[in-house]
Amino acid sequence: VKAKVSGPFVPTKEDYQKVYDEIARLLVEKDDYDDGSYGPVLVRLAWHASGTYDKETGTGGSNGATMRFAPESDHGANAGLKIARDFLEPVHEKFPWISYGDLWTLAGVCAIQEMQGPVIPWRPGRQDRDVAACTPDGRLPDASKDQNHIRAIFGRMGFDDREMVALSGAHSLGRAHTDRSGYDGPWDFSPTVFTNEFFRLLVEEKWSWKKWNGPAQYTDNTTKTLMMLPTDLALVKDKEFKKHVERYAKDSEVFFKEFSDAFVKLLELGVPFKTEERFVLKKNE
Ligand code: DDH
Repeated sequence: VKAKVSGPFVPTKEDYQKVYDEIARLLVEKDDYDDGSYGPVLVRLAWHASGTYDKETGTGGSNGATMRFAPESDHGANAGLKIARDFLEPVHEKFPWISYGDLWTLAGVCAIQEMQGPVIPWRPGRQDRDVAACTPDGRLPDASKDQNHIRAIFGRMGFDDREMVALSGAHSLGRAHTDRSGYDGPWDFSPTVFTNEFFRLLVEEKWSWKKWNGPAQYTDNTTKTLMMLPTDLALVKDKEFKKHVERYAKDSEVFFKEFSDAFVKLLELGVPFKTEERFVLKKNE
């Protein structure tokens, strides 16, 4: 009997499901953080790793995982994301064959699915690059700005109005922290469950400037416990954006579908994939 010659390890869908399951397990185990879940900050890590993409130069995006290095890790927009990277370090130790770019994006997918969000088909193929591939500061959105800024930033990545609004619905998750962005508070009452509440509240609630010494942000008139950023309110001030906000506020299924499509696109920007096939990884819950 001939011994099977083993070549380099080529991970299969089952191997990625094992990584997914480990992240999901840690999300349940480590529930003593923030609102009870690392899920939202993992989603933000996946987004900030991807949202540096520039379609003109083909630079940035989740290929490379250059947020491992300063200066990118020190960019103001990335404050607090070390918490997410450190959360994933034991997962990388257990599965050292996965690239950080694949790990961070897979963690975003896992977090969204485990927080009852839509299914996000995902594929591997990112390769870690060195510090020279770090992107310049200023590629991620600035919350103090308006609709023109949103269109400039997301247009640079190659998104249209509808996709920009859909992606913004991720703010149904998590909260702002005064020691990270300077802003404060959650967008809705269920920050660890993925819903269309962000859009419903934008449409149905009345929002006023918060009276405080921090950066200019809005608070809801009813409970004064929720928040919106100036860029969030820009989504209802702009007529074209508002059409989509209203669609998503009314129909959670449509939001889930369009968010999923846009998030798949976000995570794949600038990645030279060798495979067409995407994996739908199974939820744990
Ligand atoms: Fe965001 N976001 N985001 N965001 N974001 C913040 C938190 C979270 C902007 C600013 C902020 C997206 C778009 C925008 C998440 C996901 C996504 C915070 C607070 C600021 C500020 C950070 C802190 O203090 O901890 C701006 C501006 C925009 C914009 O589009 C103009 C998008 C597209 C996503 C996405 O995931 C697709 C998530 C999740 C959080 C909560 C993080 C946490 O720790 O909780």
